[in-house]
Amino acid sequence: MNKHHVSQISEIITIPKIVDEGYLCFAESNKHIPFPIKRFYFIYSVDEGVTRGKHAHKKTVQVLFCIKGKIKIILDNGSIREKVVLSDPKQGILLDKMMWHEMVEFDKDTVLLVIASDYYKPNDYIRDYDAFVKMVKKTRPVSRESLDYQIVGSARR
Ligand code: T46
Repeated sequence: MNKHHVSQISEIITIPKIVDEGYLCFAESNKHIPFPIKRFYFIYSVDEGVTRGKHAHKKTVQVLFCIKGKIKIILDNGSIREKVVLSDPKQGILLDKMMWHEMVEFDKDTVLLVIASDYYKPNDYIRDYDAFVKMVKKTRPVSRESLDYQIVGSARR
């Protein structure tokens, strides 16, 4: 597994890129993607200024690839908040369970491909930020006042 640590609370996963007459990137379950893949989906044609996400998952783990355009992902583990830029199709951000995330600043024509460890289960979503922080606090102490907001990761083409 080829991983680059450019984030305090997550990591960039770099997948192979074949260069011939164009580019071809690929990823295999349990190899480049660190879990058995059960689902994928993609998000595109998002209007300027829209924020998507704003939730955490109780169990589902995902990897997000910006396969066209550019997007920023806000990650928040309840104690650290950071913003990661995704624009290189071969570099995905690992989105662990219990990681609050927001997708912001979609460039025009951006396509976000998401690889998921589980099927779609509405009960797996935590959509209330305060409830998320409370759940995280059960496992470790968190001070909301200490939330840190900065750009720490950049994966650019
Ligand atoms: C996530 C971020 C990165 C389905 O029916 N099946 C699916 O597999 C998915 C992903 C969504 N949906 C339905 C549920 C909603 O009625 O599609 C609608 C939009 O979903 P949502 O508002 O959750 O979309 P985002 O962009 O806020 O979040 C999505 C994923 O849902 C979420 O798991 O981590 O992308």
